[in-house]
Amino acid sequence: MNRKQFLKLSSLGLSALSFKQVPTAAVNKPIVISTWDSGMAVNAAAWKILGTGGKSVDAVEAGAISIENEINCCVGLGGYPDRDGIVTLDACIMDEHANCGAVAGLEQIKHPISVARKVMELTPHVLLVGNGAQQFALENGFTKEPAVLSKEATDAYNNWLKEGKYKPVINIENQPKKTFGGPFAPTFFNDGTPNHDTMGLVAMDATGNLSGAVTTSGMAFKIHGRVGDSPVIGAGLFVDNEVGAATSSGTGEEVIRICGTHLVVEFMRQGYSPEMACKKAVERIVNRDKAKAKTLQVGFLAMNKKGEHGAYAIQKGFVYSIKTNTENRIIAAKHLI
Ligand code: SD4
Repeated sequence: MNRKQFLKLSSLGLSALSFKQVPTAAVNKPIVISTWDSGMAVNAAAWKILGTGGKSVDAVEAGAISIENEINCCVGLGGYPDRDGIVTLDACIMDEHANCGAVAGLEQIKHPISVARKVMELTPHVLLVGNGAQQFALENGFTKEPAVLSKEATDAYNNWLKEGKYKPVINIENQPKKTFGGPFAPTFFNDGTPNHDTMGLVAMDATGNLSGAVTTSGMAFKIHGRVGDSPVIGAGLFVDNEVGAATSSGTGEEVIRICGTHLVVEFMRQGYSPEMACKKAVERIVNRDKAKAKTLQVGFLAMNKKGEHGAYAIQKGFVYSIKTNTENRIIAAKHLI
């Protein structure tokens, strides 16, 4: 094949592909989906904006703020500390124009998602970390608040210290569990460490525009300075307003390794449904090392431009919450192992 034929074929292929991908009118909008069952309350907060004709970017920020306000939760200042006993927070936000902002390793600021939004709106940058992120927050009207560990967080941390070995793991939900009260009650597994409550949410507003947000305290008892997938655009969150959006929860390192949410969106661009796109991304992780995958949990959650949504996880136990004009419920994700 000469270059001319190749170019002709490619352009035919591309136009056929783009024809297949051109989004039709969004169905059932507005719509918001969030990771975990705690997403129900997060969706309710986002719906106050979406349901009154507001913008998806405002809705996802409001949803994230609502869970950052909860003290008994693994998100925000009520989150679990790192191995030095310090709570460090990660968050990111992305809108329909591919504007995005993120913070990582942020200490003593109650609403990292709103700092991420300021990074997006006030700076030419995408990600600010550590002291610099805190300094930027303070310059922009946020105030310092100490993270006060709950009794449960203190006990879990002290238990973990006794063991004295550094082995951060994301819990897998298909183990016997116990929970404690509150709307955002973390679920305890294995050694009792709630470790999975990263909030990722994706919304489509009444005009059909997509945005997403993620907020988390990250992996419990991590090395101070460790950053997972959550604040990394393309890993913990990706939005392409032509195609769809995706978010993730679970072992961040595995998600970063495959640029997880970007991959999910690219699979949707190829025509896969949100659920199949999530499944193919999960397979990418599992197929590389099947034995290791048995010890991991990663879940992807996605929505396409038609308002179709779906999720997939490595292990049993990943769920997501959905809210539309006609639906308000929790959906269990399928799983590979
Ligand atoms: C991280 N992905 O820091 C996060 C943890 C998480 O639910 O999702 N927990 O790796």
